[in-house]
Amino acid sequence: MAILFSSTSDNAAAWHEAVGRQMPDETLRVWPDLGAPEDIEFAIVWRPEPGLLARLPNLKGILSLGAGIDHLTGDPTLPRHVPLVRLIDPSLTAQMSEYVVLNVLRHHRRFDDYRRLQEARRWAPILPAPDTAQRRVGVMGLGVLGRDALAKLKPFGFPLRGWARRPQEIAGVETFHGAAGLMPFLGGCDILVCLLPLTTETQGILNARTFAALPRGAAVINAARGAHVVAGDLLAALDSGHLSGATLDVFTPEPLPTDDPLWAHPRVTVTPHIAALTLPATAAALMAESIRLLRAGKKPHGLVDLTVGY
Ligand code: NDP
Ligand code: OXD
Repeated sequence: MAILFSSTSDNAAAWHEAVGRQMPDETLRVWPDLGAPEDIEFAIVWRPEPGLLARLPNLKGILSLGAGIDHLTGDPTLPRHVPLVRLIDPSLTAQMSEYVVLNVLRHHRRFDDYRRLQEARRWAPILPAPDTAQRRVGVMGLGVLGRDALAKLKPFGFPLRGWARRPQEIAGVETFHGAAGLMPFLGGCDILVCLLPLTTETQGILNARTFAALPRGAAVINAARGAHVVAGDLLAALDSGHLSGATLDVFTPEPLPTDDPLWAHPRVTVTPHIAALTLPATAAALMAESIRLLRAGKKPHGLVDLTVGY
């Protein structure tokens, strides 16, 4: 039996080495070198070719190379009876929180405005001095990533709030949930961070209506999925001055086409889906453990409930 590795962005050689170290007795096949489809017992994947997983009759587990699984659930042929495990890796979580803290502070300290002042060679402190106690930060999605980001923002003294699907309690964070809680939540977000999974319910959730619900001058950070944002609505909210800035790590499509207006917008920061990158060394060890548990008929950490969609 063998493990299949198929990714559109992860380094196959690095994964070959990491799997060899963590699972020395396993045979790794790197797509498109599939071999006999019936040999494949587990698949380690990121955006596999649609239909590929359905062709593997003896598949016992699908291991996502990322925390998100929307790159799999979009394939109507996904074998939904096969256990699907998403990546919950402390190194991924730590990177995401770094990205969130960095960009919350950048918006809070108005570094985009200071960049423009520098370009104009203007020495012009922006007053009044920034006060974290007056800057409310809200996180959409209170899962593994949202909770860690909030915990790491806490020492700075920002009033914190969060929104999830179900009621959540987090010390020091005002929480909201469900459709009824969305508008009250947004009304108190001077900086909004999106860390939601992409589902039919969350697609396009950052749109004209939700931007209008944010206080004037709010900034938006989206490190979740591009399809959460209606890009035209974002550009309109920035151009009208309702939003002061946006930091975007994810796009539809990726890579962001070179002629997309987001690239050149003076109030938008673009990063190429790097908020949290999967590291072969840590992720392969976690996947080895998931494979061991699946073979033993046990539930691995990160087993996805496909009926919920994330
Ligand atoms: P989790 O599954 O741990 O958390 C998801 C959170 O979103 C939960 O709090 C859940 O609510 C909430 N949620 C889901 N659906 C809704 C809804 N309809 N309304 C309100 N809240 C909702 O996910 P992670 O924190 O691990 O990851 C989040 C996402 O981040 C991933 O799906 C991925 O898309 C993205 N990501 C991006 C990366 C990047 O590099 N840019 C890297 C890694 C992840 P509840 O608690 O009630 O269930
Ligand atoms: C992920 C990602 O889902 O990198 O982990 O986007």
